[in-house]
Amino acid sequence: MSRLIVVSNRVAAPRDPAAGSAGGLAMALSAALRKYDGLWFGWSGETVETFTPEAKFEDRAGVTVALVDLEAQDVEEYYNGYANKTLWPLFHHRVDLTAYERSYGEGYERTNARFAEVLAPLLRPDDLIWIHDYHMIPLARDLRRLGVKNRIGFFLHTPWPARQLLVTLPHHRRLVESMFDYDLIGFHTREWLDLFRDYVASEPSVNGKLLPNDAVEAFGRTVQTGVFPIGIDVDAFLAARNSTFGARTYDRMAASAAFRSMIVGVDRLDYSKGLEERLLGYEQFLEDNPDMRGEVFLLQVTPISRDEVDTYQDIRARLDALAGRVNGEYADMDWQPVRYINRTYRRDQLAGIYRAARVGLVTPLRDGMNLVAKEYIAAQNPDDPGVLVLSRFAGAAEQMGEALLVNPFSREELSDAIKRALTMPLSERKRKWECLMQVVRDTDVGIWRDDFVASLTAVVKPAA
Ligand code: ADQ
Repeated sequence: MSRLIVVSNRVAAPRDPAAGSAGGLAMALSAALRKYDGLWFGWSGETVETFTPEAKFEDRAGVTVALVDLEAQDVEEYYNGYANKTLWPLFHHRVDLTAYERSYGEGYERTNARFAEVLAPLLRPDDLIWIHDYHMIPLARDLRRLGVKNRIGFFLHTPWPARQLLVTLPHHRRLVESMFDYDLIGFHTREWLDLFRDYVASEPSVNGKLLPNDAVEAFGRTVQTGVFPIGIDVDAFLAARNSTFGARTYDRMAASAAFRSMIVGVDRLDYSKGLEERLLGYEQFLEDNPDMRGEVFLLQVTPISRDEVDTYQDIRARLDALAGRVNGEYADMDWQPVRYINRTYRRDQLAGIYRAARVGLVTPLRDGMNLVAKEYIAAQNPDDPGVLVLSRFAGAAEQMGEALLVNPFSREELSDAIKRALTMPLSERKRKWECLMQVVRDTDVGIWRDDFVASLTAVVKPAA
């Protein structure tokens, strides 16, 4: 049987899977690596004075991980720079926040070439290689240059941007050309895949061709593409929900929400998640519905992320101010409309929190998929489920059309959706929840992983 080699910027294989802190993706890929006797390769998170092309190996609960140290300049230009200040905002439609620095692009190319230099000698001829996310788009090209002939798949966890935005990136053609060294490219949704195909077929400097069955041809090569919607580990999440700790958190939240309806938001602190717009929508709701003041509260759980990037410090300051403003304006001596918390919780605690919430607010301005939407649904009590309010711009909206879909840029729409969710009759809530829970089951992370691996194995490679 072929080995599976997973490659991602940070290696998420948990040291202690029983600790309950690892997400579904980390658990699903770790399980696959145990099954296929594979390897998880990526950056160690450490910096060294001088790069040496060697990996450090570790065993993490039966998963072999291979870690590479980078130089500080690599981290600054490749990770903080090109990945987080250039590609992330651009892929989330924020050209206003995109940094177009030449040194970032150069650092990105250099660091990917370094990853290839360390990875190539570790490979065996029949290994399947699965590269994840926007940090490592050119890695297949760099591996091919070193003579690697293996099947290589790529999965993008973010949206793919519209062509009109992608062309603002200097060397966009070079970036896309490097993708034609993969055998398979996967996206979360048909929408992201169609945007990729539109670029390939309509960008004059590429002049590619769309072939049957989602294959695309350009730069003298053909690549297979596909839609692979990611999900959560449903059984693990239900077990976390039903665990003693999950149940205890639910009781604690339910007691704290007694006589009041809780609305919950759980998101990394990121401008793509639409947090400011969400707070403005909630403020509008309080303005529009004086009778509901004192009856509801919003619990917004938002761990700080990427704090070394200025844009993230700015949005953090704006959110602090906004949460303070809404509380200052509407709170009463025994009621606070917003509980804004910058910390992480264990998965079983999160499950308890979701279950106690009447409304789940998942309103990103743009998001590859969004797993919180699926976690919120999985956590609900089937006899009395809460209502999911979901941005139409999250990839999840392509499958979860039974949620209350909203335009997160409109505070009036958000206000109306919150009201509708809070007042929805039980029969409608149950019907919607049943449909949505079926979607959550159908897109279990194990199905996503196995589909991708099977599709990569099935790609017909042109004769060498
Ligand atoms: P993210 O942008 O991180 O992922 P998301 O899919 O919502 O977004 O996943 C976030 C995860 O972090 C969820 O499992 C959530 O429970 C967890 N989390 C968030 N806040 C937390 C907190 N306070 N405490 C504990 N856990 C918390 C990227 C893409 C998404 C895509 C995923 C997977 O941006 O669009 O869905 O990858 O492909």
